Amino acid sequence: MELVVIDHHQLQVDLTKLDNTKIILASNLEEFYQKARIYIKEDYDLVISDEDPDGITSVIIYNLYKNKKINFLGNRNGLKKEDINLLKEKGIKSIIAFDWFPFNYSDLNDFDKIIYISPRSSNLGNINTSDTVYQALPETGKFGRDISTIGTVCDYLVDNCKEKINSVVLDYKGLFPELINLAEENKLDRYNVYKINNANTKFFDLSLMLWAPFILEGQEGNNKLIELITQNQIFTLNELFNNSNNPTVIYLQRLWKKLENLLKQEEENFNLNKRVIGKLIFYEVKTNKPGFMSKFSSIISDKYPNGEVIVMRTRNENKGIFSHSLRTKIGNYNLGKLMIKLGVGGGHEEAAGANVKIEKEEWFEKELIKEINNF
Ligand SMILES: [Mn+2]
Repeated sequence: MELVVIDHHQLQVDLTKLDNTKIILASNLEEFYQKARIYIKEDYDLVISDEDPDGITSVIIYNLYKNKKINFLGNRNGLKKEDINLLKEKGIKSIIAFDWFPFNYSDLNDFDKIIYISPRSSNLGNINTSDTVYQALPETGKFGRDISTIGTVCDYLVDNCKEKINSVVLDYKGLFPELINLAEENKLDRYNVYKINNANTKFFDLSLMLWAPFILEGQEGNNKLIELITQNQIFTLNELFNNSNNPTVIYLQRLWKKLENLLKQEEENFNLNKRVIGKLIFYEVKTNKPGFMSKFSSIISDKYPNGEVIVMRTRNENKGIFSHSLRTKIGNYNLGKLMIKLGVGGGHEEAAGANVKIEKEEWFEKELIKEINNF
């Protein structure tokens, strides 16, 4: 079985040690997109992606280019030997994977051949996957550009795709009046695209729209979104904020409203039940849906820009753990490294995750209080 991966994550596996793997290198971005194009243009028996908006928007753009029903699988756990064998039995011989972080947890030796395509392998910067797919398939036009822009914004990688973001803002001046000057001065960044003068922009809403199918309906939600897009015509960003007959737009609007309400209720509950200990703000999330806590903790942390650390958790009774989402606006703490040091998780400077056994939760909180409040 052959696997082609279009990605931009920091890898936890050393690909040079795998003799079934070819790493695609390029000396500049233009060459990188050209090389990616050769592989993206091929036909594959199965398309997989992460369930987050960058993964899903990549599939949408790919799908638009292919213009036919594709076999799609959202996957957050990786493909183990058994999964690969099962797919083989179903006649799957080739897979293309977009923005697929679970690549790291897959049994890579069980593939006959892997082609790994990431701008980071050639030190070309952290370009999100839906941008690579769009740049490799310029035929997808303004729809491809608009959709990949949502993927870029959701991945907080605006600074690496400024030209594209500027052109979207200037094409939709009515949607983004507060961003026009910033676009003209090339000053948009990962923060001000979401929020300016203390008010959310339409990019905030667009990011919720693309998160909503997965958060509210799980894998089924993303399957439905991909299917609706295959069956129906393209749409503009304006349509997403107005009455439309397009079934994809109607679906996204309905779920967006639902997600907004859920976030509002959760925030009311947060304000009532949060525990503040020094710089730390602890909270147990009521809504137990995949992806919800991660999105909610990011939204809340935007409201605490002075070095506070948001620590949210949900209880997973089956596994006997609390899952945590940690967020801060000041990277100095390096939350990801701290989670690795405590042996409970990992992540980035400002956003990290951790799984802690329920009986060790008290210890975890004490360690956080010690590390963060004495920083
Ligand atoms: Mn991504």
